[in-house]
Amino acid sequence: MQATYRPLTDGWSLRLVDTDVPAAAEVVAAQPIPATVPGSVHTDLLAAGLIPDPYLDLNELVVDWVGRRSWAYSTTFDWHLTEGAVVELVCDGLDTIATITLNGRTIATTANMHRRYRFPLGAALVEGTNALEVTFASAWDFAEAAREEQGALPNAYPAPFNFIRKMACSFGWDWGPTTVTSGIWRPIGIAEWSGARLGGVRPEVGVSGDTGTVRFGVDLVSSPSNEGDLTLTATIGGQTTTVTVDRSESSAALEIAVPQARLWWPLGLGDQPLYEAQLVLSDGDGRELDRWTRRLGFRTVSLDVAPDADGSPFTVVVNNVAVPVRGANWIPDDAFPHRVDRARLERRLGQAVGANINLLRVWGGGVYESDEFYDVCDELGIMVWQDFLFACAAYPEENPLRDEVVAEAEDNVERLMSHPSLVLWNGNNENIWGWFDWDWQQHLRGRTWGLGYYLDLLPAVVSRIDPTRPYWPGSPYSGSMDIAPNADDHGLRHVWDVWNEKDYTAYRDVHPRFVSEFGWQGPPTWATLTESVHDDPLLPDSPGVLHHQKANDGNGKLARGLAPHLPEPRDMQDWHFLTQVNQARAVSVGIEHFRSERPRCMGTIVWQLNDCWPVTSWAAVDGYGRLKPLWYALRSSYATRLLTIQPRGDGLSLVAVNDGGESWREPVVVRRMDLDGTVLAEFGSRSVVDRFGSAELSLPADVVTPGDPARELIVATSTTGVRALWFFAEDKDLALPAPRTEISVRRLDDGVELTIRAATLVKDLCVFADRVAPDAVASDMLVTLLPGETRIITVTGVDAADAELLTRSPVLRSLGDVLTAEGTRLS
Ligand code: BMA
Repeated sequence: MQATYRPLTDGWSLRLVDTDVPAAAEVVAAQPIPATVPGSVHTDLLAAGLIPDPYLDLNELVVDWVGRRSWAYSTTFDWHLTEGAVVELVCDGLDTIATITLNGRTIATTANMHRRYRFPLGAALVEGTNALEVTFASAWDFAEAAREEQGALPNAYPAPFNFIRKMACSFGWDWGPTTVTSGIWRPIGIAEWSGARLGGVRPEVGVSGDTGTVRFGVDLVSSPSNEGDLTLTATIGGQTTTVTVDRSESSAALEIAVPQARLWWPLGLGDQPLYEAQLVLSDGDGRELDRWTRRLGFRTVSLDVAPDADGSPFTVVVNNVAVPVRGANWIPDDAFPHRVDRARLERRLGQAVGANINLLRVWGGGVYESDEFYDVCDELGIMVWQDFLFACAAYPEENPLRDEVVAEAEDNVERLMSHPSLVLWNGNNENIWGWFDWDWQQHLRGRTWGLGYYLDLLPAVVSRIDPTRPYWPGSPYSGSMDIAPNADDHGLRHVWDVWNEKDYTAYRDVHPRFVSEFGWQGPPTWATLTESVHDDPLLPDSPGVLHHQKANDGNGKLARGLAPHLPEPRDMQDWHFLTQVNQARAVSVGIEHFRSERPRCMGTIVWQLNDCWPVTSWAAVDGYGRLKPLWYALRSSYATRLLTIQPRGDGLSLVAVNDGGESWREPVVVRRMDLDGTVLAEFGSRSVVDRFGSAELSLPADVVTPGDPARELIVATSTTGVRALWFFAEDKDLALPAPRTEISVRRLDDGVELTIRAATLVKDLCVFADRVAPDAVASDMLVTLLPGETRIITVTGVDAADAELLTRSPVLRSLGDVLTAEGTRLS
């Protein structure tokens, strides 16, 4: 019999198990509640109209009780029993403390959201109708009880997420709501087979000369009815290999070579050819029993961390090329991650590509991302670094947690190893830093805290199951427990003191080898803010806005971060505009400084690309998928070819950074001008930058020395239009003119085109198209035009009848209109 799989998506209902709670009366009355699988309790209750949307206003608090209860999912299915067949329940994700019964008999109990399971149904399965039930006990209660029993361990947050294998951020984070839910969050179904089936399949992909190689490690599961030998046939790229396996064997290996294999390259460095690989298991008579298919990509990947004159680098090497990383951190795209389907991933990952991002780090407080996520990254050429799921806390290394950690690590390393986009496994987020610097040691009193996972257990799992993948113990981590994890000269570091305690210009005091986290907050787009918060009046500190700001003193940091640079906001509109601009500026200053230190610094990973709900956060794309000004700043500062002006000693240098695979040579003109456009000094040069290199040019004194810092700037422009700007004064001190523009509007099929001609200098012009139509998108933001310059901005998703609105405040804004009112500066 050929193995079959039948998904169980239909007929599910949800029931509250502990019904003795007043808050749940409505829910009890509505039972049984129709349920969606895959899904979650919260989203089922929401769909049934039994709870308000937790993403709106203060509703998060109203639905808090849901996570404190036990819930049961049930369905029935018909089954016809076949002699000799093995029938298994296949669970790709159960969140989290589950008991599974079939026709009243317990099949299994589980306690790990991050694992896949297969349970034989055996004698519990009957001919005809079968009743399947999955009961979830409260994960909150479970984790609290475990903490109580084992004793609390250091944790940056109050919730006990370090005592349960469940998505940590669902207990609340400094950008996320508390949504401790339950449910069958990934597919569930029934597999039937006889004789034998494929167990784990581990494709180790290699490249040797121009030949691609795959070594398949295969686990075989046989039933007692299996009598003959088995054959395994692998096919890829037109090549086929077959081996015969004795029926007593539980594993096998096959190797296959693909001559003239085309290499898979990260985005921007080449194509992403994917080869369909197939593995077929047959019985002695040649009848197919089971089949596995995946798309593989031929490429090599390693980390270069060999000590050098400066310390020790952290360089991602793909196909023997040291790839400069322009990255962003990725969090679950929804606090209920089962809602993130392929279409949404394509949009979000497309936005990453649009911002010139070439690597995403899947952060350790979330999930091991889905197969769809990795499929899309394979196609787009986005490199992915996957954290093991440990974040911001000490974790016990003893059982019961330990066995779960081993099982989940083995399972996910195997599940994801076919994906060429996966370039790195990382042990944890900030836990080694926590041990060094967050006062953990005195509270631990000799207890375990996770180091054994990061230094021994996890690397052993990776090298045993997937020896082709590099592993690194933590982010940040220096490479040694003798050197502090955030040491500038060694390995990975996070830069958080700048956002928390300093001004963003302090990024320039940091000289790392690789920055895997740094970031600056800003509010979500206006459309997202006003769809999710209905405060009247709506203010930076009105209750709903504050509830959707989870960071410690977040608004205080926003205000203190703004003060040195921009005028004080006059109202909510200014606050929203200026804090968004400041977020974009801050991150650009960081990125361009770090990129200017290439090759010493080989990568930046901005905190964070996306959000999981509508919130003020470090994200570039907000919780409803809309682009904040930061996204446009990332696109500029992460451009393959970047010109940037950087302070060097007492002077200024022009730095050209070239992440492209070809050298970059072209003339560059650098001018000091006044704000009216009069050229005061000029300097011409050629920019010559090798591929993957950077070149630095010290600018002459007459260019870098202003007559009047409030009225002058430097403009560096290459022949092809790559540009860098430098202002000598902060915006709040600039003598910016009241902006004057002429705007003409042309209808397009799906929006309008604005041709904007600047009569004066116009600084950081933004078209907040979402204020006109919630899904409208402007092609550019943060555009600075010199007097006389013209820029075309297209806006898609707006009705041409609304075009007029796009040409005035608060949709069209630039810094001049905050700094001046009728020509007068306000601060
Ligand atoms: C680091 C991250 C996250 C956090 C972010 C912003 O600590 O790893 O835990 O959300 O900074 O504070």
